[in-house]
Amino acid sequence: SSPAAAQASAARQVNGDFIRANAAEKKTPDWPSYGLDYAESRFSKLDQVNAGNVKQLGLAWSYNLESTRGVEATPLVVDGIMYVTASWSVVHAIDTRTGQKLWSFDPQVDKSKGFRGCCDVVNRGVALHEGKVYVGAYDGRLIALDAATGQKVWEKNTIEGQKGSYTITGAPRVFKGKVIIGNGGAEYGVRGYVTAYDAKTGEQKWRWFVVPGDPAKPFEDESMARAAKTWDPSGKYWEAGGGGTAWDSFAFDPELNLMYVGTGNGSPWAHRKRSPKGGDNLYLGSVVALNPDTGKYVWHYQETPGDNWDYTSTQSMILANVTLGGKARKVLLHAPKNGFFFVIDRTNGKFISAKNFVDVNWATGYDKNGRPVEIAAARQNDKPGDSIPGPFGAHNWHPMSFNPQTGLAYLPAQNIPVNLMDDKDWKFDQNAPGRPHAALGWNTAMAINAEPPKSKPFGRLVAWDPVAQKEAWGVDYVSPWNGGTLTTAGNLVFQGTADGRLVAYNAKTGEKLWETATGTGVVAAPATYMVDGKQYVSVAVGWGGVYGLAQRATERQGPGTVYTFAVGGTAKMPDFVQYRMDKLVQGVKYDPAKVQAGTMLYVSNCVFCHGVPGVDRGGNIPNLGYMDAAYIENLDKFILKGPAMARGMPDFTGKLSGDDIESIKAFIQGTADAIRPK
Ligand code: PQQ
Repeated sequence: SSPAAAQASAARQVNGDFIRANAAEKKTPDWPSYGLDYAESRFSKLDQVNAGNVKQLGLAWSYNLESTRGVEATPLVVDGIMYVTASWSVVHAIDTRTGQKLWSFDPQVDKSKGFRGCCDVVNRGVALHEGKVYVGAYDGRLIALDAATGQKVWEKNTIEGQKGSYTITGAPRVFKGKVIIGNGGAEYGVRGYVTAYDAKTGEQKWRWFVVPGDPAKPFEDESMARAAKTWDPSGKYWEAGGGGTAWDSFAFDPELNLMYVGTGNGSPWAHRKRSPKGGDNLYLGSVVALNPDTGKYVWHYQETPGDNWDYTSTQSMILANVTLGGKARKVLLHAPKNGFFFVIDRTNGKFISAKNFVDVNWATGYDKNGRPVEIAAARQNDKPGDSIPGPFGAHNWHPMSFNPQTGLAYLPAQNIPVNLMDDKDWKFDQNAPGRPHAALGWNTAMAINAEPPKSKPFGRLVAWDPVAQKEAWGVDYVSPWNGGTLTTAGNLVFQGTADGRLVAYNAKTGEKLWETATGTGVVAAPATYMVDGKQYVSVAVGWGGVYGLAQRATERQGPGTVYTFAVGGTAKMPDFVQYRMDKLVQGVKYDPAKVQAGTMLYVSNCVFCHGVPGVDRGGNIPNLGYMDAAYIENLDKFILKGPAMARGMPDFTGKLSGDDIESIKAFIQGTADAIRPK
């Protein structure tokens, strides 16, 4: 059939029955939902590409996403039509038979507002339902598009009426005809919530808040009244929102009629600032089961009670059926930021087991009731201490997969040590020099990197046996922040890496079977599907996400690209641009007396994206230590309503004076001069 006809029919057939039938079939020919199926397994039953012939994989085509920031989307593919997103929430529909664009949709997010999210202007993908494509735009809009044309059908502002710096980066899901979407913002001071909209009309059906609001006002429901008992009101947590943002992970069990929400960290980070007398602070750092029809709370299991370390539980949740002690059990598998692998009974939320999958220094384990046994020093934030895992997590959003044939979960594990200490003078929404990112609204209540961390960062692909709660095999990488995983009935695991490769492993043994260069670092997860009897593997590539802003492990960057591989493919790789890191900036005139003030201003305004000049390498945002002198000399023209605002640079007009900018210049040139090899 013609591409246009295929395009019109492809997404029209997708609904709950379609997603379930695709998963139930012997082969999963399509990839109709973010995690492939409602269980978010990322296990494809396709085996045409397998451990025997994977060495013959070659590039079938590549597609330029015209994106220079992080690309985190899993492509959805139905009947050979691909729907994928790039940075700034731009949607592309591609004919996988040719690799040609069918349409693209740019929601025109105001780029000067990129700073309203913590972690790069990313988007993890779309949802499909009955002829519509749903995307959550970075600025908080949920948009329904006609799948055949890319034209907007409806649009809702999901953050209307809420105060705070909300963004959307996650992929929507559609459960029972309702589009489910959360949001991000817990690093800035927001109150997290999940909303369901009618897929046809966009009418709001329900909203569930993750944490309680001001207890002087009526609670929205019983779950909030109960949660409020676990917060100390003397901390006025509602001013900074409390956090708990559900910014990534959802799953759905149609038989149990339960949907699962992975919830985020506390806002602010420091427990004793938020809730001075302690308390678990429900429902932070939890897996929460809701009734998808009503949004009513059913049960929760809290993985990090009284979060103090940015330990989100938003990481991918997988619904699996395993045999434990001779009994078939319906479980939920979860490896959140806090470094423990959890097996939870998904029928009732009862804790089954937890075991750390990397070294951690905040808890020794979990007791039989599912409470962590904490190491006391982990909450003593009066002096600087390494947090392991740090706020980047032992596992971040990079999706994990689970292969029922091997019984193993494949998870991109890591540690990026960060040194934390309480910010004693922290007050909500108060900007002060030296407070990380405070000028742009960060409200962490923590001094970050009070001292350089002692341990080294690492990245590792971990194949985890959830029944034995131990690693079956693992592969070490040169860098943290590697891509999500895909596993298949062909006994394969695919993963992209931070150092710019797509690799296939033997799912049972971990033996490397194939790899190909991707030009730049990969963070997203691959997908696989059948078109006209042939199996393809696709991955969207574009270095970025929070770690990728200022760090990298390749020499080349962007553009964001979709690669599609097939046995016998012979297409040519596109060209990538060399990162610039040849010469340290030289010759900018500055007053050495201003370096100290410049350091404090740089820390609160610039460091999070641009890194330390000449020390960090620069990620998808340039490191200012390697710019031409002319750029630094004219810094005011970029900082105040400059041309870079169209690429995501905030406007610092009214926030930084001319004298402040002179101090920042002094810091940049002073640092470059100080580290220049003699
Ligand atoms: N997003 C990324 C990314 O896309 O690389 C990494 C992170 C986020 C984090 O490590 C976060 O802690 C995080 N937190 C929130 C939040 O607290 O609301 C939101 C997001 C996001 O929306 O991307 C991230």
